[in-house]
Amino acid sequence: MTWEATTPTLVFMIMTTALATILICTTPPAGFKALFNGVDLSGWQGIVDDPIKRQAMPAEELARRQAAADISMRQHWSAKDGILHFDGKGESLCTTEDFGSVDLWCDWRIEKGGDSGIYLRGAPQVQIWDDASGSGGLFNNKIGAATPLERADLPVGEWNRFHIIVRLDRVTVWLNDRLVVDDVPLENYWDRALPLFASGAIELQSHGTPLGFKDIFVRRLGQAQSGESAASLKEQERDERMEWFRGARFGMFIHWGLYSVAAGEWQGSQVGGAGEWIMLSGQIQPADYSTLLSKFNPVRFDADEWVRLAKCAGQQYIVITSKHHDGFCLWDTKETQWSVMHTPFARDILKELAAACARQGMRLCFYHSIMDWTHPDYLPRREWDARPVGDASMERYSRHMKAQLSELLGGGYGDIGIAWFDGEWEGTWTHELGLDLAAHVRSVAPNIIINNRVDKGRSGMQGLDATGEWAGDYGTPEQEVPASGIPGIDWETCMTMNGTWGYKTSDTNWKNAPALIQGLADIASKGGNFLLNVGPQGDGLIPRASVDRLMEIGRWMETNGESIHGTSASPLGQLEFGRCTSKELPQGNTRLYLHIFDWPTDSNHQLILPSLRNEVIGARLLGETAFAVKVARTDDCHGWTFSLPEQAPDDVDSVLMVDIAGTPATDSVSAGAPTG
Ligand code: H79
Repeated sequence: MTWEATTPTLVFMIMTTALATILICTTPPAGFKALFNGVDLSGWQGIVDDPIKRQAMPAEELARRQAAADISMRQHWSAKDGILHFDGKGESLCTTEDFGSVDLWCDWRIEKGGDSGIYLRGAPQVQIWDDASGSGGLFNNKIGAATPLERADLPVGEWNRFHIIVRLDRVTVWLNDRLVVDDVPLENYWDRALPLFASGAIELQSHGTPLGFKDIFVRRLGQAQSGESAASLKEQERDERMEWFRGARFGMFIHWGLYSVAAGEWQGSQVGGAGEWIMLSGQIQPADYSTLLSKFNPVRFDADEWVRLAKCAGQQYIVITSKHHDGFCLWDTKETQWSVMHTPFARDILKELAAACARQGMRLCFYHSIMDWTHPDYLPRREWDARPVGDASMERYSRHMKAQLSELLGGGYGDIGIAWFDGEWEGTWTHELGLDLAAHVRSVAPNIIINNRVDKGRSGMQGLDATGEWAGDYGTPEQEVPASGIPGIDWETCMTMNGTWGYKTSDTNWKNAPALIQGLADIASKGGNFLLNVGPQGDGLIPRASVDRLMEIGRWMETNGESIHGTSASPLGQLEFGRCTSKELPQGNTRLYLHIFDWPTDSNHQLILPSLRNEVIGARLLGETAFAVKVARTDDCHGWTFSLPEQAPDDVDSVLMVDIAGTPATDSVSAGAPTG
């Protein structure tokens, strides 16, 4: 056992001695949480079917059957005197929460001939029974060990204690402090060809005999262990925290600060470069730049309006500059006076935005610049910066930044989705500082996603080294879409609608909405996210040109959003007509969304997929439900043709949804070849 495992044992020993006369002991040891509160069944529910059937079930049916299962469960399971009782009739129960890798403690008691077990990750089961072989074995296993190493059960009727550790798919079980299962893979009972589900409820099994459970304590395993399994555990944890991000596909970037007031102009003259870089491009002394503080009064700022716009556009997260390179902070920070609280506006903008996001179900994320042109401790100084360097210290600066991030991520602004760092490329920012910052962020917000720019691992504008050497969860190509995605890592292209991130009156060079829509489909087809920027004006309004474009994207998303949200990269090669995104369907089938940029002009308006061996089990055009798409094999039987209406439902990107049996099988030779 590792020390991690023995520590709770000690805690338990102390607890059981101290509380020997008290039966109720539902207070979990430090770091653990009680799954059963000792007084009622909150956190538990009835079970509907098996995980595979559940996944395939329409949401409505699942909800209906869940409600029925909950009612019947409560007729047989009850809480009394700190014990979870089962009367021996009826069905199992399970946690409402899912768990991946966990450290689980559970006391149980059975009667003569008793039979039960604990399902983990949806699969049966660590066995509990009155049997000569003893409890604790992995009953379902057909390949790996199924029986316990030894019989460690106490006599029937007494309380037994399980300590179970599940790491990835491997299970270790101690029964009454004796090792009975030693790091054995738990097999997937429901489909043995599948690996164990990545996560699942913890289920207490009914098998027709009365049962008692108590002191059910759980701790999610977050600490990586040594060696290979540490790498895969890290991967699994990353998978869990990246889940929402991978489904979101489309977010709103917001660059807003003092530079938005300057709007690209300084003392009556235009300054070149991006709006948010004006301090640097104009070589403006911090003391002069600080005159903008008294001009920051965005009276037309309405957080709900911004969030509504993002929602309309189909964006599922917002990343806003808590602080850009100029160091100006959009929230009530205790760490510096260089904040919105020291402007005439004096309102905590991030607080208002967080409240609006919570009201409207939008995920909020913070962009936080590492480079800081005004903080007295940040180095290096620009050579034209007149401030004396004094005893400036990056070490102190790093502490300052960590304190700020505690303010931002510690809960006062709700659960923050991403810590989006930038400005990490200067020599003073080191790999060690990056690791330290990432660790701090993770300690404040365990499930937060951190972008690659926290560390020094990017090459050019993107890059995330998948070796695990660099901190960060995903790559951030800026103003570019990697030609074939970035294999093996998550990524997000951030992009402006004109040529600047921060508002700049003179920049009217806007991309058009069709280009942005096709860009979104292009990025999704390559497995990335699109973080599209708006630079609100000094008065708090998002520029009209940006609003117009977002509304137009929103109109397209209303019909076609399902071809973006929750999709994966294209499984097909290059396509003549446009792009493809995909989704897994139940029973191992696949849904393809064919994004048709170029509508077929031949007389039959035939769209050709030259290489797709699978059976097509359905095809329809999004937004054109009345039209029956005719589907036929191509003459060589390698692919399919789809006869479409004369008129494209959408001029920019019409989506043909094609369901196929199984996972896509293409001819490697002709995959993606021109349709000819
Ligand atoms: O906030 C927006 C911009 O202000 C900011 N990033 C977006 C999201 C940005 N900062 N710098 N830049 C954009 C351009 C800087 C490019 C370079 Fe480098 C920095 C060129 C050389 C150093 C980064 C590191 C790119 C190549 C190496």
